[in-house]
Amino acid sequence: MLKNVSSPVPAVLRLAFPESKIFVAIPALNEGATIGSVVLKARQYANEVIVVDDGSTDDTAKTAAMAGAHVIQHTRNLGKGLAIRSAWLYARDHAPEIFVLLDGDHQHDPKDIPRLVEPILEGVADVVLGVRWGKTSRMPIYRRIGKRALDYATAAGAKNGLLTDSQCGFRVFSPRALAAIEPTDNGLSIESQMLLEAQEWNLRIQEVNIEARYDLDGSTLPPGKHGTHVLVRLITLVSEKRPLFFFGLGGAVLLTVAILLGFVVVDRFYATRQLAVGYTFIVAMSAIVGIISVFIGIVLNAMKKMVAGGSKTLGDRR
Ligand SMILES: Nc1nc2c(ncn2[C@@H]2O[C@H](COP(=O)(O)OP(=O)(O)O)[C@@H](O)[C@H]2O)c(=O)[nH]1
Ligand SMILES: [Mg+2]
Repeated sequence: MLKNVSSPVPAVLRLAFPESKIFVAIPALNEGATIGSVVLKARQYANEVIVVDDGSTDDTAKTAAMAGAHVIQHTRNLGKGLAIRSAWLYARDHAPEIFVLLDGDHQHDPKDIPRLVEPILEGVADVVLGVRWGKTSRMPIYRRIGKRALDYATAAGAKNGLLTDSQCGFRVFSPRALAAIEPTDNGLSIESQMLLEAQEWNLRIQEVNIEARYDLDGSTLPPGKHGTHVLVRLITLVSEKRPLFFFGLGGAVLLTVAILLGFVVVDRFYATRQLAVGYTFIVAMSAIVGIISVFIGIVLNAMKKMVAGGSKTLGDRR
């Protein structure tokens, strides 16, 4: 399943990071048109470039190998998440000091690698997240809106708040992060899942602005479908990671509706001496479901705490 093409340490890397062992991993699905140049550019900053070809029907694997990448090939399409997982497990086996992830469609520019790597080399971050935002990005407005919605949805599942670009695939990880984070989601929600894990493990996350291109946009999925897929998965993730927040908030909303409509029912009853049956039914249902939801939140939260045995510490994984 694995094809190895050894790559010499290029001169730029030796000059920029003489001491460091840097791996760059690129998940790729049908990126034959761009993968060659992305690999060649990335090799300038890495000891090894890994391309995970995920059942592409074009020449992605061949082109990546010719450009000098170590190619991990899935025989069928398993999704971006599992492609990242394959690269992650390979990296764990080879213990790089820096592990970089970036996209294979040339939306990210490997020349940004040194700036993203810096906080990790300086020992001030475990995860460095590329930010396609403000002047550095020409992201179309519809993408910005969708991306922001997913940033907030991701933050709902996180204990340390909002990140500027939770969906950016250009990221750098320290050995601590490589050991702690367990990428398991099999689709495009992988970006959020990894960040939620990083926050659960109290890893230090830094954000660095990057260049991002949209003129050659060849997204695997249409943005609407991509966003919906991630959002649906995020709802499940938030309910798993923060059950008290998720079910408690849902329950509180329903109980508020029940109380407000309850006033309407009482008011109508005093005015007409007749029970508004429809409203009464909604009040009863909202109250019952609301109470059950809060109860589920409390029970799941207690179970989560028991299973986790308190807060996660990195000692568990290292
Ligand atoms: N291995 C693998 N890579 C994928 C898959 N889907 C997308 N990618 C890669 O993930 C990166 C980002 O995907 P893309 O569709 O451009 O996402 P977008 O830019 O957010 O719309 C690209 O390098 C794709 O080739 C997949 O199913 N498997
Ligand atoms: Mg893209």
